[in-house]
Amino acid sequence: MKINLLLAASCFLLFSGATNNRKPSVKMIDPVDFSHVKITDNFWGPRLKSHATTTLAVCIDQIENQTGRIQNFENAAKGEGKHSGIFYDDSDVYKALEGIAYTLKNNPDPELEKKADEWIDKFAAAQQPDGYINTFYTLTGLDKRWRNMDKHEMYCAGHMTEAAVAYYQATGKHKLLDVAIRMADHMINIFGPGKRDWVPGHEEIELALVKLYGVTKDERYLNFANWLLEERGHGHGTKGGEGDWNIAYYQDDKPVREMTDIAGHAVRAMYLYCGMADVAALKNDTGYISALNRLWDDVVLRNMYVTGGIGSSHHNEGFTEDYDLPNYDAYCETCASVGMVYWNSRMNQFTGDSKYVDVLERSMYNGALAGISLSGDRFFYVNPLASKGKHHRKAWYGTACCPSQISRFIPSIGNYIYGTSADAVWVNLYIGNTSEFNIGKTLVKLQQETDYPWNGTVKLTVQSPMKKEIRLRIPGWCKSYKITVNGVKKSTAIEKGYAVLQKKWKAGDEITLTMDMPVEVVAADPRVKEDVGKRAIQRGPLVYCAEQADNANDFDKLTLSAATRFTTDFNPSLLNGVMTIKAGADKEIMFIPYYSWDNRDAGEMKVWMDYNSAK
Ligand code: FUB
Ligand code: ZN
Repeated sequence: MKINLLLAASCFLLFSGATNNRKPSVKMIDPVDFSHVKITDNFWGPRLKSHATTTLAVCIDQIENQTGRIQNFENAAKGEGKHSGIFYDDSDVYKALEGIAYTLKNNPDPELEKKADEWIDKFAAAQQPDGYINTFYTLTGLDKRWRNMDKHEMYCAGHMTEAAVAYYQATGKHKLLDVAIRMADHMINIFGPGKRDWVPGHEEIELALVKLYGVTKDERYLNFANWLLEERGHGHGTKGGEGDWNIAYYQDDKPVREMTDIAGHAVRAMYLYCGMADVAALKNDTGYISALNRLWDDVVLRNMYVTGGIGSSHHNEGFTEDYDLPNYDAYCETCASVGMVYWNSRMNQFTGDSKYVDVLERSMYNGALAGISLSGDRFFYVNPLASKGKHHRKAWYGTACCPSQISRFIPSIGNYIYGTSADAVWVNLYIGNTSEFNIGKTLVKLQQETDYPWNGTVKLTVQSPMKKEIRLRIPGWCKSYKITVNGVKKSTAIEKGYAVLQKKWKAGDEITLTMDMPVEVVAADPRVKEDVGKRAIQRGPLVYCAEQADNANDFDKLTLSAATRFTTDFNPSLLNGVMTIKAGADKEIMFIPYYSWDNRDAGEMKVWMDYNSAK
């Protein structure tokens, strides 16, 4: 049964590949890689362009000129000079390179590729003869390496590995892949069963090693990822290293398969869960999947904001108590929202349950998308749900994980639109595109046309004959919809949130999905103290907010009630084109999509509005 997310919202009252061919897989869906998907719509299309023209240029300039991140590699190659910045700064260079690789895959650009090759030459030169690569330790004392488990050596190696795989897949060039392999072999020589224990303070290497396994098919990398996961929760972190070790903060308080509640640092938790899901999928580890299911409930039902953001506390960049979801002080790191997309996509692949894509979509269109300005050159690290007007995006950060995260996320959003299983194409997200991919020997060619998220009409044209089910996700926010095939209304079975369409498809067959997209008034779970007596506004996948720029007077007094009526109006010249919502309350309130806030003059903002239930 489909549960109504809108009465709920997050912690709200919701409720509502690579496969191992030795055993039947626990994974039922393979994602369709973004390289098979050409995005053509008016919402994401311009964002992809601005990413390629602006965001990447900002990242390159910051990395090369405004900070010493490339200089660190040059110094490390020479073995002289200082390290500048923070010990994990290499990771931003790798993440930016990963974003470049994804961009090159769909938009070849010789200049950009030359820049990437230049960087890669510098990385390779900075690699030590034994395979180790990390500019911080190379420049501050290699004798100190592999002593402090929180010094992000494996985190940086993981991001380098992800970039290496992405660049190899985009260009066929394997220089960086060779660097990644040498670093992985270096780690495997030192750590592992019968060798040294190690608990990476910041997860990331696990999912990266699975990607490395994906391209090399060398099982040592998969097994090492699995071993690293199993290292957690046995006290190795407190025994083995120097420095403070807070077992819950690092997700080292219990063995991963026994985990029940999310705790500690939010981004670390997301990367951990992705690594667990990846290993589970290849090793058919149902114990990991059970743990992930428990953790998912804990995250989504008790610890997630209506924006799909997670990790409310500035103190630990993570979690405190259940239902502790402050608005002004919300942390909601951009990386954590992107992590929710990564994790929920994997969860959906185990079960074919659309509830995971509902969360993915919530985090993507709200928590993550707010992380970048409409101009593509400024970034939020922290994403509060209310502001007194002092919180603004910046061109870069000392810790620049969020800009570099966004720069690898945006060009790869095509990853989340389709999935495949032996008998079906799964349509997860509604984004205009043309796509071509295979299910076994069957060619699948599809065209999606839509103005989503502004309206809920989607036209899907089959462009090549095929005999596969088409499974259309009916989003959790959607209460009423209609499906036609070649103009004829269809009533279909709904399985785990997907409408199942079966037919021998011909080229030119047209499916239309028309989803009603009314304005919804959302209440939080009453245990969220900050939202008692408040309501938020959502339309389709978008959470809305009121900004002072549109509601100049008496911002503190804006109030909704049961009598409030809403009207919508698409304004093409506001905020690059947005559907605005006006609430005809005592005093009219204008709402804009949350992702678009702080793109005009500084002012107050809020998502959760006072609500007068007496009226
Ligand atoms: O520690 C590396 C990154 O910096 C984390 O993922 C972010 O939360 C920030 O602390
Ligand atoms: Zn971040």
